[in-house]
Amino acid sequence: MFRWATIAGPVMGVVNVTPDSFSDGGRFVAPASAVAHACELAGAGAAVLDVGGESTRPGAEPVDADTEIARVLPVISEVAARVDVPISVDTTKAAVADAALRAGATIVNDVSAGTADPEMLGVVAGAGAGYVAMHMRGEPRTMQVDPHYDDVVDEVAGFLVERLDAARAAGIADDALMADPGIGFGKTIDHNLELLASLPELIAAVGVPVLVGTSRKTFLGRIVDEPDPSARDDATLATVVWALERGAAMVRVHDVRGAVQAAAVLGAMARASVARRGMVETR
Ligand code: PMM
Repeated sequence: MFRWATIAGPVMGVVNVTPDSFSDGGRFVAPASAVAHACELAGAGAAVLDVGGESTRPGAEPVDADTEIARVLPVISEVAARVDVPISVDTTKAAVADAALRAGATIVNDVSAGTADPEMLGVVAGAGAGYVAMHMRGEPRTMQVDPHYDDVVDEVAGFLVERLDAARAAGIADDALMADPGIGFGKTIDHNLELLASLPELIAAVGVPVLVGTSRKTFLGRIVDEPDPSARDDATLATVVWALERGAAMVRVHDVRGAVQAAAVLGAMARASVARRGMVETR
């Protein structure tokens, strides 16, 4: 049975096996280069490797389950054989999740939180796998068309609470669950910033560990005026530090090395600050 408490660190590394992902589009579509990339991320300290075969970038066209399975399966089985880092499969399809879990993945990262495929939660429960439920408004093809919320934090938290309950009702263990506000999925820049600003409130509301995925996303490009996603890792790192400082359990990033180093330094400073407080209090 998978439990998040057994995961060794706070950094999930992105392994996209898609020809059209916005952030590293097509670079790792050949299985051998995706496997090599995943092993590199493991070496850089990724605690989870997130393998995806369908692009979720705004406007992306869906792919069928067979295509997705053909992309991710060889990568998952080879990575599972080579490194000892848990693998998540980034998919909304139960058939893909099922195949990936049989091939060595132990976590399903579902950007639809079980709303895209009625079989998904049952497959995850049956395998005793970990599950990430993410908030998305609409679907990738249309999600950035004028998104509107009355209160984005309340609405995202409410959706996640409801989907986590559905996951529990399907038999997924509480300590196998993680929630994700879905930065960039049907949200404006202001929505994304408001969600990041309200992380402690969101974490308290959902009651399970929270994953945050800001890596290389468009809202960062707008803030720093950088059209090239692969040149947004420094901007990403600011959000990584922000999210970990405000209680996120995990960040999903392309630049694993940077995030692992930032997390290590944050940890050292947190320990020093606890020690200092103890010293001052016993004076
Ligand atoms: N973002 C992307 C894909 N999958 N999964 C989770 N849980 N959270 C995210 O923020 C998220 C995701 C899109 O970006 P990519 O092209 O970098 O994979």
